[in-house]
This record gives sequence, C-alpha cells and structure tokens, in this order.
Amino acid sequence: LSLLGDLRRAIDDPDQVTLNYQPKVAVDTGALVGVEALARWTHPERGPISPAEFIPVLEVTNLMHRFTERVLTTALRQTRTWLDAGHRVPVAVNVSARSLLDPQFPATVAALLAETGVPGDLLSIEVTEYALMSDPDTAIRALQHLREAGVKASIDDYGTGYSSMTYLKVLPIAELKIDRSFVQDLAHDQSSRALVASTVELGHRLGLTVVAEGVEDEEAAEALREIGCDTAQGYHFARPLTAEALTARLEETL
Ligand code: G
Ligand code: G
Ligand code: MN
Ligand code: NA
Repeated sequence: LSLLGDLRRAIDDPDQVTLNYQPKVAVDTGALVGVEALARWTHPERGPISPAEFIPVLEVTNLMHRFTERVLTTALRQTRTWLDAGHRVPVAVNVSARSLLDPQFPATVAALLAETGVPGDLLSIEVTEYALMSDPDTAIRALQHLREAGVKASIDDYGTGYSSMTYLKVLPIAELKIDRSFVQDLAHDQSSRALVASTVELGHRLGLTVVAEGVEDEEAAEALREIGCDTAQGYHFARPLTAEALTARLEETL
C-alpha cells in the first residue's frame, strides 16, 4: 500500500483531488472578503484522506510541485468562473516550504494568472513561518517576485513557529493569520486575549491585515470585534464549502 504511488495517480484526477473554499469575513460587518482553498483527497478505496496526512508525504518529494500547481490551477479557474458570473472573490492558496522555495514557483504562478486571466491581486498565498525561516533569502526573493505580479503573502499559523521580529521587518508580506490555538479560547483566557490583541496591534503598526482563524463561536467573534481584528475565518461563520455551495452563497447575497 503506497500512499505516494496513489497520490501520483490522484493529483490530476478531478474525482480524487478537489478543493473546498472556506469564507473569510470582515470582523465588523460579516461581509465575505475572500476564501481559503483547502485541498481534499478522496481515495478510491480508503475514502477521504486529510491533507494533514498526505501533505507531509508530498512535501519530501518533488511531487509537491505538481500538487501545488494543480491546486493553484483549480483555484484560479474557479476564481475565473466566479469573475465571469460577476463575483470578485479573492482566493488564498496554501503553499508549502518546498513549493515556495522552488526557483520556478513565481514564474509558474505568473503563467497560471496569465492563462486564466485572473488579476494577481485576487490571489494570495499562505505560507508558514517554517517555510519562511528555512531559507529566508530565497523566500524573500520569491515573495518579491509574486508581489510584482500583485500576489500577496500571508503568514499562516502565526505565533506557533519561529516568530521573530527580524523577519517581520524584512519579509514582503501583507497579512498575519493568527493560529486558531490562540483564537479558540480567546473569550475565556486572558493570555490568549492579550496575545491576540497585541498581535493585531503589531500587525496594524506594520501596515498588515490581521486574520483570526478557528473562530468557532459568537463570543470569540465579539472579542475580535472589541480588539479590532480585521478578518475572521472559522466554523462560526462557515465551514470549508464545495465550489457549488460557495457559489450558492454568493448568489444568495446578491
Ligand atoms: O483543511 P484541513 O484543516 O484538513 O487542512 C489541514 C492542513 O492541510 C492545514 O495545515 C492546511 O493548511 C493544509 N492544507 C490544506 N490544503 C492544502 C494545500 O492545498 N496545500 C498545502 N500545502 N497545504 C494544504
Ligand atoms: O493550517 P491552515 O490554517 O491552513 O489550516 C486550515 C484548517 O483549519 C483546515 O483544515 C480547516 O478545515 C480547519 N478549520 C477551519 N475553520 C476551523 C475552525 O473554526 N475550527 C477548527 N478546529 N478548524 C478549522
Ligand atoms: Mn491556511
Ligand atoms: Na493556519
């Protein structure tokens, strides 16, 4: 039983690898400000396999590049479909360290934007602190190239990795995404609240947008409003949705 062999065959199969889209909303109005694309793999015999299980397998092989390209292609085609239907939906794609540090990555992104005709400012990438810190010079160069194409970068799971003031100073990023471990108990835990409030202030002072992920209840949403966080994402607002379900929501709010 080889997960990697199965993955190699699954990557280009639209029945096996699909994307869900989880809404990101403005904390003050609840309006949709974008979506995060999340990969889903339905194995023909084993059923659904979580990205938490298969991404680490891909990450140690060059197959990761093909997978990232597949996810970007699917996400940008969907963004194009929404644009054609009159919906401007910024999409965020998770990009692993291996893909971000691939010297071809910025050119691949630029080519996919050109091919789909999606404006670069409708795409952002979510990268972890680990991806940024493992080879900061290469990461900075990649982020600068992407920025020239209008593509913004977000630090995912912020606060759980190698948080360093040095990289906040030098990295061309646009957004901090506070890890859900700090958001889930925000309303009841004074330390979490202090950490989230000071991260929001730090982000704002650096000119960054701050997103809270893992917002699961109204109490956390209310605390984020009091703190002045910009954007929220989590089951309280919406679960990751199929493209069809997200389209239905977009049509509802017209
Ligand atoms: O969607 P879910 O919570 O199961 O995702 C689990 C983990 O997998 C998260 O850390 C998420 O960032 C990651 N993930 C989901 N989709 C992708 C993807 O397309 N590429 C990469 N690199 N990671 C992904
Ligand atoms: O690492 P990353 O932030 O990309 O992970 C996103 C993951 O978080 C996805 O697997 C998604 O399914 C999950 N997720 C999204 N909203 C919530 C939430 O409110 N609570 C929890 N526990 N997980 C969430
Ligand atoms: Mn993410
Ligand atoms: Na995250």
